Amino acid sequence: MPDTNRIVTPLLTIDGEVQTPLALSQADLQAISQPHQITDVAALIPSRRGQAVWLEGLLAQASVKPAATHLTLHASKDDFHASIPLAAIANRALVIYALDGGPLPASAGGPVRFFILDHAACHSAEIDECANVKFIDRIELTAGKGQDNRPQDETSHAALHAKA
Ligand SMILES: Nc1nc2c(c(=O)[nH]1)N[C@H]1C(S)=C(S)[C@@H](COP(=O)(O)O)O[C@H]1N2
Ligand SMILES: [Mo]
Repeated sequence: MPDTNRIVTPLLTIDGEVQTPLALSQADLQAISQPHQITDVAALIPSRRGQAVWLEGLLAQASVKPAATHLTLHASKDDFHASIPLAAIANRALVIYALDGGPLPASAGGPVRFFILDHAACHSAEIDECANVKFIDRIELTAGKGQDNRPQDETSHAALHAKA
């Protein structure tokens, strides 16, 4: 019997400065209209695999309020958070949510993983590789910069990577 409960359990909340807060299951992510879907991210990011949806598709569904300036990404699983300017990434970020039709494994940052195309190297800029938040369960639209505990220096960054 297929595990329908897993498929319909909300994985990702989108809230904050939006008209329509969302709580999306894997099936909901799958149901976002085709122009927003990416069948395999390998076509865009050769080292990654999985089914994804463009951030723009999610934000259109939530109806972002004009007050929102930042996208604040939350991973409660390991208490990791990043807040990045929305305008700079709106058309080049995606959310990976499935692999081969099943759940995206934790080893790939699943069940839901945020990814920015053409990110900068770790802590070289506001939009860096460290903002590719794994295990995201909440995307919060914020007016101004929100919660962000990305490592600020090479020592804490190396410590974080040693933990993973
Ligand atoms: N939830 C969570 N996301 C995270 C991190 C983390 O520790 N926790 N590390 C970040 C950092 S510092 C980097 S460089 C990238 C590395 O992603 P990769 O292991 O898929 O290459 O994930 C980012 N996303
Ligand atoms: Mo990083």
